[in-house]
Amino acid sequence: MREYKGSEIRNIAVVGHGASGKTSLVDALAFVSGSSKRHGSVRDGTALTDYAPEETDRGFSVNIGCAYAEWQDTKINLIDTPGQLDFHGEAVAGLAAADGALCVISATAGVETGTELMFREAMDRKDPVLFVVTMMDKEHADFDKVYQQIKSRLTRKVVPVEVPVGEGADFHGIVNLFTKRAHTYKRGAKSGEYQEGLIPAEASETFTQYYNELIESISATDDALLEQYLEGGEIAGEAAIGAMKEAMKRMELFPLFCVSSELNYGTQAVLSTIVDLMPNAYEMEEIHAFTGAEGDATVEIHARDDGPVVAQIFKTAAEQHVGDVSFFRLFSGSIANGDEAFNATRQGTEKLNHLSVPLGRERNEVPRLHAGDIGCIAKLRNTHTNDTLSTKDHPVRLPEIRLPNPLVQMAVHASARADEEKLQLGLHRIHDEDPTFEVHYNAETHETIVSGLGERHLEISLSKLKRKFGVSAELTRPKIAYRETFKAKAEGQGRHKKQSGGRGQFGDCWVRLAPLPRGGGYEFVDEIVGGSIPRQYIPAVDKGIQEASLRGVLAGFPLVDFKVEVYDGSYHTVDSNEMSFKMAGILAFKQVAPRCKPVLLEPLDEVEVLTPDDYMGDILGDLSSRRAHILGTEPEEGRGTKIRAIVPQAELFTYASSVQSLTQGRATFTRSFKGYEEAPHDVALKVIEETAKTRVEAEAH
Ligand SMILES: Nc1nc2c(ncn2[C@@H]2O[C@H](COP(=O)(O)OP(=O)(O)O)[C@@H](O)[C@H]2O)c(=O)[nH]1
Ligand SMILES: [Mg+2]
Repeated sequence: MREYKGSEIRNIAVVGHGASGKTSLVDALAFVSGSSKRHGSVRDGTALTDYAPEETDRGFSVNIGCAYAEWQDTKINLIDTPGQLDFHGEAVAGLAAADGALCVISATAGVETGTELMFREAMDRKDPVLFVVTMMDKEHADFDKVYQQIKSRLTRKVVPVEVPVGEGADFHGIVNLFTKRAHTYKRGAKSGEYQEGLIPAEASETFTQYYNELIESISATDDALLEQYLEGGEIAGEAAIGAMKEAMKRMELFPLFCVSSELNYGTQAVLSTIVDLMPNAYEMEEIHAFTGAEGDATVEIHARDDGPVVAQIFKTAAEQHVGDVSFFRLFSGSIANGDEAFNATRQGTEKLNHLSVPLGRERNEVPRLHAGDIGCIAKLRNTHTNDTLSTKDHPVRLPEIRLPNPLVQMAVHASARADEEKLQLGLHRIHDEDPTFEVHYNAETHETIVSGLGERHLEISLSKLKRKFGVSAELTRPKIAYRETFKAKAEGQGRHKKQSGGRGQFGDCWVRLAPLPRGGGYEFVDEIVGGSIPRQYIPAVDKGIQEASLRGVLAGFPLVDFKVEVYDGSYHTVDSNEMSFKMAGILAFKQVAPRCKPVLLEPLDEVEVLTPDDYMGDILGDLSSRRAHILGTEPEEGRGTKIRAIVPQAELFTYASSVQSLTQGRATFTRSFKGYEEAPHDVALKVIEETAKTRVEAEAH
């Protein structure tokens, strides 16, 4: 491959709902350009960018897949993204690495929730978007219906540039409204070749209808363009294309195209359109990177070959026999194979060996990459997704790609006890690949907790774990980390005395236990006067009480938010020692705690749901069945309503799938730990009963 400068590069994310035809389109575009030698298919597992076993087994994309199409002296980098919410993090990262998006919509399914989600995401990033209606050859394909849906559900600024000739089995050509020429495809040939000619009679009616629509859309968005169009009657001249490109950058126009990836119809036109209308990599707006010893100053980064090297890792994939492969966008500077780079996030140097460009599972080595390009590199020592590579002379950090927060938590256990250590290692490697998959150890429940964007996300992460690291593991419902606390004060004695042959043990203390406000933690106050307990033994009393409090009073959960005052005691000059006073502390706690009206505390999360107004009632109803305390609702411009609520963690286990099914995936939510509150009496009773039962069972074993 020849070297490409930024002006000859387009970086395009292919986004949309699951099964809308993204992966098939990327395959067809790479094939028709000649960059990929075979026309693969999702159905038989040969699509260019679905090559991981997790993808070929299931028939849908799980990871970002990168490919390119060399077309008209331009290198179009194509980033195929997964459409399902469970893998939304990958789609967001794909957009972050690109300068524009192809928003793919199936001609039979139309605009779906994933289309809306990704279109909005692209709008938030201010990216130009091209709509592509795929699967025009499928039975019940309906171009007009999809166009109307885009207008009503996504944007009125959509401009049809093409109309199909025939639909479904009869789809065999495409009319370009700008050039007023038709491309007719030879049936059976899947080469992408066409014959150009006049608009066929069978399409003249649709042509007129869409032509009028086009005038209407353009006049609503761009005066200059409209004028040019009306004067010249076609938009093909450089000035008109320039005007259209500018309007797209300002998000005032969204052109609409149609293809069949399966038959390879319309794919060449999409490539040419990307070259004409999408911004080249040098046109990227400057970005602000952090610099300085504290990372507190910022510098502007421009896409220039002679600027300092700045690259961001947007994806890491652990590959068997290779190790980690890091995919990066080079935002500034140019790099050569073998160069050294500096990871300012982790303060380490990295060697850039085997510099490559990705084409599906293949990686083609290149001697040099220029500012704006996308590449990959294997075996970096300590560089992960979201890290920035720069140089020692100009160390900078780019703002992190803001990925969605994990929503679903499960406990994970190695199927074989002996694999526990391998499990931990593997889980952390998966996290390095995919930051939306998180791992932590809950010291209170003694469980390893994994969190992700959905149940399927966690399941597929475990398949990866098995394949790449050879560890089988199972997911279970996580134990809830309840706690206990006091509602009243009480006082009493703990006295430890043991006479067993030689030297005995003696410790004696009087303590007061009292509740502290929520979040007050633990306080120990020494009120001993006159040396009734010698100084050196008082910390032992403290230790004993803390140890006993970890085991709780009601159901074995740690006791929190309380205060201890030691106010009296006695000792023995020979038999007293630290151990004896620790025992006295334990006994005092056991004596007094049950009289302090212990109660169960449950962990609560703050949940924020953003839902279209149609589903408000369903969401609120579902929340109240989960014992939620609604904090408030407020309208969110153009998106519905934001509902804020406090919900017990015990009630949130299946929340992600409920929200999805209640709203057909149109509502989104976030959750974050809020704190502990007293559990209602009936809930507490049930928890106490259950823990007593499992304890009896455990003892029986
Ligand atoms: N008939 C037909 N089927 C298609 C076309 N594009 C994709 N498909 C099929 O639609 C399904 C989903 O396609 P895929 O590319 O995986 O969609 P993605 O989830 O958006 O990547 C697969 O079974 C494809 O074979 C097309 O143009 N025509
Ligand atoms: Mg796909």
